[in-house]
Amino acid sequence: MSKIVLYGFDGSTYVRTVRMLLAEKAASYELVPVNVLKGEPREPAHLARHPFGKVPVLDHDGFRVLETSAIAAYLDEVLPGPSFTPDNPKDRARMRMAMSFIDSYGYGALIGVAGFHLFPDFIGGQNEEAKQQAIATSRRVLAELMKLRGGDAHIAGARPSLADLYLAPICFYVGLTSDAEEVFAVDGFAPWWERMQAMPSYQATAPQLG
Ligand SMILES: N[C@@H](CCC(=O)N[C@@H](CS)C(=O)NCC(=O)O)C(=O)O
Repeated sequence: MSKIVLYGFDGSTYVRTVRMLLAEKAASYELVPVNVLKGEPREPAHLARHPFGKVPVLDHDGFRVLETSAIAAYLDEVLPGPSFTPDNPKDRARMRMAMSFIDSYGYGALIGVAGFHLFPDFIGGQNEEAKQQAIATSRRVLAELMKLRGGDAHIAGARPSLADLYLAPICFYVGLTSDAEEVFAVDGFAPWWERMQAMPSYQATAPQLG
């Protein structure tokens, strides 16, 4: 039996992406706590695992993988169970575009909105102007992601892919705020969000808040 160790904490959206995938694959694993809100990723013990002080970090049978896109692609390939990588080049390109949009433009903006309400210290305090900018950017990113989705049920096709597992955990936090209605008022977002919230792997990985 192969051994999977995941460093991170359940409050991290990127860690939840990997946890959703592991749940979908019915894989057992050990979660070693590294609390982002307490600054633990920046402590020497974790910097030895990840030079830029981020979670998640994955160890699989002694092989270490850093960065969520690499971790998710690796686990999707090596673990049995349903695939979260589309079976054709165009849909794979849509998935990768979406993941890059989220990494490059979406995560910071959406977490900027959520952090304003839920964890202001983590984002450097409550700045109303920064929040308004984050709302505008979040809406642009969600609009582009829903354009990529087009008429499909999920971002890169009929089945959920890694792109969907990337976005849902971030939307979870925005959904807890009074700005959710405005951020989520994007064509095509509501049915996608309903489908994601209904996924058992989404429900099984909800962070323990408070
Ligand atoms: N590029 C990294 C980003 C991961 C990331 O930003 N993780 C956040 C938690 S969701 C983190 O570790 N933050 C710690 C910090 O910035 O101090 C990846 O793809 O894994």
